[in-house]
Amino acid sequence: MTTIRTRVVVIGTGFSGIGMGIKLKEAGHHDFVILEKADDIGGTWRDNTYPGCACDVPSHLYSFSFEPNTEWSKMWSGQPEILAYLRGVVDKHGLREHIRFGRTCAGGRWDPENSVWHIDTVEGDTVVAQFVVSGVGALHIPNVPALDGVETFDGPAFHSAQWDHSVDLTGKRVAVIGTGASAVQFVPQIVDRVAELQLYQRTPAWVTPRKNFEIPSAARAAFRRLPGVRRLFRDGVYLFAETLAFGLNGRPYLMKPIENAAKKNIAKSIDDPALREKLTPDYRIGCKRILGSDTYYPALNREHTQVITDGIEKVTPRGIVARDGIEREVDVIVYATGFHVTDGFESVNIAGLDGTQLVPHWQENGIRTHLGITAAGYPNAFFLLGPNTGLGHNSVVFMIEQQISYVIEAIGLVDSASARAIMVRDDAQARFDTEIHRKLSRGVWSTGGCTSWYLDASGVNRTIWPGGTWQYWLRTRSVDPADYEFLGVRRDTP
Ligand code: N01
Repeated sequence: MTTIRTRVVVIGTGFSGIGMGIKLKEAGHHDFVILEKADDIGGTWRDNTYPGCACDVPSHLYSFSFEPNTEWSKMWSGQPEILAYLRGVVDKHGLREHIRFGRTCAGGRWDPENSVWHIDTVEGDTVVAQFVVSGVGALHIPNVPALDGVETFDGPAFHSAQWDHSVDLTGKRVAVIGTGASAVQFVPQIVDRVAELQLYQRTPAWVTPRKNFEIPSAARAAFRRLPGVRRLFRDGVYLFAETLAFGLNGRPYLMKPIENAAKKNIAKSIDDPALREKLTPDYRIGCKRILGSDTYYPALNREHTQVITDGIEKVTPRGIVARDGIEREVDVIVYATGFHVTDGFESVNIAGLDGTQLVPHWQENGIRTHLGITAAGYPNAFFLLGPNTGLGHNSVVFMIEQQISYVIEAIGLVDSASARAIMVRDDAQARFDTEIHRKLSRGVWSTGGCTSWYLDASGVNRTIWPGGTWQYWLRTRSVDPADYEFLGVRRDTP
């Protein structure tokens, strides 16, 4: 049980925490600690090791703009390559000495007398820091559904984000529950190995063709020699992705060509009309994350694959009973059932200025933030990839970078005001809330006819930024001091 005193405590070593550490150092803030619950860096790219795990955002875009990697092997690279990239970045910037591994943030409280945060870890340590920056992300607590009988199953069962590589699927009867981004990636990877594949689908996903390709060595050489060419390539990919934002945010007709491409993908890949019907979504494209794969539908076409859409009644020691009443025996169950999104914030459940705990406060009154980064009542606390700043169409690394530079500027403002703390004003937060609700009412997530993890229990999108990333850039390119109050200002300073 130790007390660690530092100026800034960052939570997590995914893209957010790593980027934050680098930019703190660059800004001359060397007194910081990064808490990491695991024994390695990487966040989601450390945890998700399922076969075929890859990023569905092009790699040149899904990487730090200030740490380009000219050597990405593919347009959409796999998890091992992304994790290797992150490890390389951490080592290059000497971040390991700042990271405390095996420390799980358990929440904390603001000490108004000393204007510091006390952040506790599950392991029993406390970090005392002036600033806290959350980089925990939304997708790190696996959701295994509470199905009737789930604990009675006799064979191996695991979640896609906790893939059990000791289980050999060769020749096994395997049930996969869930058909989201993870399942679409690993189902084609395991289909050849297994004796039988039962895919339990609750809602079909829209799946567009994905022509992944190796980046030719000549292109990589050009990227190495001519940084401008690489930048141009990255910018081109960015602009292409950004055009989707217009369709998702209230101009559905712009999404029609993509929906048609996805429909053609089903028609061309699936032979059986009954299966085609099962796989065709009845909601607008973009309402759930749009998936890309050339191998998913062919895997479902195979004779030893069944797509079961009757809903799951219960799990038994030998298999799964669907609502059709049939017990289908299986040897292994894989839950590709996503994450507990709102619970993700539990790990930064901090008590603010008047002792109010953030998570219950958000649960009771709805999530309110300013720009997804700061919250009224919580001085010197910042969220990276916080509420309403995730994306369905572009790279979240872009959002993270904007937020990091906003946080660095906010810390600088505290120093230049000779203050101890900065806290967003209620009226600024309320204005942002009104603005975001107006935008949300137009977005496909609210109007597209589906439910998804983007929405909270009351059906409000608390996850996705309802606009273009360039609009977010405009909103966050500088901190407006008028939106904030400064606490603990030293009056003796000239
Ligand atoms: O999880 P999901 P995921 N009974 O929530 C179903 C990111 N990601 O791990 O749609 C039966 O998308 C559920 O059904 P329904 C990405 O942001 C990124 O695949 O709710 N089924 C759905 O089909 C993504 O969005 C990459 O009706 C149940 C599935 O399980 C996020 O992670 C790659 C059920 C869950 O799909 C999550 O993706 C992979 C139940 N009780 C993931 N409960 C990149 O490439 C849930 N389902 C960057």
